[in-house]
Amino acid sequence: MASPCVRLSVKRFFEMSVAPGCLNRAYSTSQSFAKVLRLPKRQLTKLVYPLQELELYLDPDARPDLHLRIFDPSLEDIARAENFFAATAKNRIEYLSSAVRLSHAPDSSRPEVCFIGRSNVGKSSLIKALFSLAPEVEVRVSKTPGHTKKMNFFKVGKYFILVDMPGYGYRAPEDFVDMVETYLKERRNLKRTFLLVDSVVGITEKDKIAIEMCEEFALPYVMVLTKIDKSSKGHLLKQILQIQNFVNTKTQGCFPQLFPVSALNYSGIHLLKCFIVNIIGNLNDSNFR
Ligand SMILES: Nc1nc2c(ncn2[C@@H]2O[C@H](COP(=O)(O)OP(=O)(O)OP(=O)(O)O)[C@@H](O)[C@H]2O)c(=O)[nH]1
Ligand SMILES: [Mg+2]
Repeated sequence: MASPCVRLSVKRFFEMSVAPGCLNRAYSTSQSFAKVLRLPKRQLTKLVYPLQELELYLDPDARPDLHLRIFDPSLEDIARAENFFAATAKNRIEYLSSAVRLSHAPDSSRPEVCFIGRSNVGKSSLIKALFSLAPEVEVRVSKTPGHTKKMNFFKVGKYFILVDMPGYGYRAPEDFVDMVETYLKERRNLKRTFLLVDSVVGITEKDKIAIEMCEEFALPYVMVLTKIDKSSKGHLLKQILQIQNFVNTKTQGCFPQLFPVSALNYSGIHLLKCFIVNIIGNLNDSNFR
């Protein structure tokens, strides 16, 4: 549970009034998001709301039944959430520590979110993309699978902690099961688990084991589809429909919306930041349909 103090400060952030049409003046929008807001509409939609852009390619008759989008924040809310991820003297974003077992994890009552998935699926790259406004934070990425060997904890201001996990599957660390299962089962301040699936490959047998584990531990989790820049629109849409169907029919604890992202061109990254901020604050229900 987020502490009442964290919830209040996040809530205040979201309640700052914004006059319609005055987005850039009402409060400080980060420079990079101000640039995003100046993009032509089509490009902006592709970058900020990738599912909405993909829906345009669907048969119009099929669209109303699909409910691909449940979390649907405004650009104002996304811009506000962006500020949580911008490093400033008052909002320090930094690497905290690494751990190979839960007892070595930082002792914190701050809410935490973690990122799990196959080795090489793009966990560290996603965190690096989330931290693009804190470039001094080093998040190591590698094309060699099995690169991240420990659980790496990063502090985001005074609000919450992000955890980069080692991957499962090829070249996973030997103590992976002890380390990750115990963390997921016992970490008391864990608010949400983000399970990353490669959008090019789809859900693999190894991913199904991870999904079963999340279900068994009754974890609230969210499926993020990575590397969407690598697929054609057709292939991506096909994968999204298949995975959405899997989520709808085979899972209980999975949030019923997928989050497609690219750490390469930042598509979907701003929306994911806003989702994380909403989870931490546990508020602003108006962003959910
Ligand atoms: N094209 C593209 N490549 C990506 C993207 N995300 C990650 N990659 C590449 O995928 C490879 C693996 O990325 P990592 O972020 O290190 O993957 P990981 O899941 O942390 O891997 P482990 O630490 O080994 O478990 C790297 O070569 C990245 O550059 C993406 O969105 N698009
Ligand atoms: Mg990694």
